Amino acid sequence: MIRLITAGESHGPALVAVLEGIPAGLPLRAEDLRPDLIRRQGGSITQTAYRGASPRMKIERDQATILAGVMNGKTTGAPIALMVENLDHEKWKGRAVEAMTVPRPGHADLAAAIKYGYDDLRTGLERASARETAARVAACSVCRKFLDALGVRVGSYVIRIGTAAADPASLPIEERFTRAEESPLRCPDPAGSERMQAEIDRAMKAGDTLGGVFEVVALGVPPGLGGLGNWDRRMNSRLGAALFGIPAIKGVEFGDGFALAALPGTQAQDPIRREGDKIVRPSNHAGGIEAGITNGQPIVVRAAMKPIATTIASQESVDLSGGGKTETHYERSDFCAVPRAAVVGEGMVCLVLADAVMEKCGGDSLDEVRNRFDRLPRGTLSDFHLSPGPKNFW
Ligand code: EPS
Repeated sequence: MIRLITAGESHGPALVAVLEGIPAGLPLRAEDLRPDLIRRQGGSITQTAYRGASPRMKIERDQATILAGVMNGKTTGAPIALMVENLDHEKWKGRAVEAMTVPRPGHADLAAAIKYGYDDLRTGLERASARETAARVAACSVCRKFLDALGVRVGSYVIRIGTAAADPASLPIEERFTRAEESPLRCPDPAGSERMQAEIDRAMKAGDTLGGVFEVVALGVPPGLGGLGNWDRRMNSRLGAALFGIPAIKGVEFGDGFALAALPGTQAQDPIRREGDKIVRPSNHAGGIEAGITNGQPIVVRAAMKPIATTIASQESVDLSGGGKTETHYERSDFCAVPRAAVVGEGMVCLVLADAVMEKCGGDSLDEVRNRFDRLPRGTLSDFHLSPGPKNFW
């Protein structure tokens, strides 16, 4: 229902995004997209770069220009086109750059050169670069505005960088969101954040890089989104694919995820309990999705990011112009990009949820969607239509 496509290279003039399927009547100005772009880039107006971020983040001032799909401050229902300029482009314009011939293990360099037959590895890395996520976050921020209008809230926080972990389980989810916004690394636990910062500093000193884990949570998601009819209708399949579409993401899990594999069935499920006229779930091991369908609980999804491929400390490689064994050369890059990836993760979750809401509620205007959304069953006893007694199904 909602489609997103982006174009643009890391050091080219600009990134562009086209977002199709947002209904008409959603108030939208370019300034509305700025907060998410700032959060992705560096955290806040006062913090322009997260600890361990590439110096590139001090050059860029990401903001989106709306090129199409919005008139008089509201979406028209037509595709929305956005542009985010690359300020670093100035430095590359008209300048001859030595060909890159030594691929970095873990980056796009080798695989892209084999696939596309490039004569310079730079051609592949330019599009593979996570710079592209700036355009995605701008477009996904439109989806967030749409979800906001329906009372759905999506946030994220970092729970691991390298071996330094934080466990925010004791904090209410809203507080995790608030604390993440105040933290230099989007970590809701200050002690955990300090450990993470120390770990990043150590890695930077060693010329190395670090990965980590972030968690995205969606609140106010109604039950009944997604479907079990086929594999690609399942919400975990859709959200998983979207999160795996972020560069360097190597693992995704929902709710208690991999830990559930070690539990007996009686401990791994979320009891179904009646409270007054409501059906409630006292726990959320499932992460808000059962059988590919949202169950009205918060959606909780975690993604693991591998360490950035570009390291100051050299790694074994081959010079593809001469065929000889050699070591990688350093190109400016991040030491750790996990806090930024968390904001991209939020965006991708917003995109998939907005799509699932449109699938469920349809509608060409925001009012039409909202009317249907507000009437969705939420799990009170009167929402069920079960009749006891035997039935001849076949
Ligand atoms: C990236 C390398 C770095 C990052 C970039 C992703 O860029 P540069 O090579 O210009 O230093 O800064 O991320 C961004 C520019 C961004 O906005 O997120 C890579 O190789 O993936």
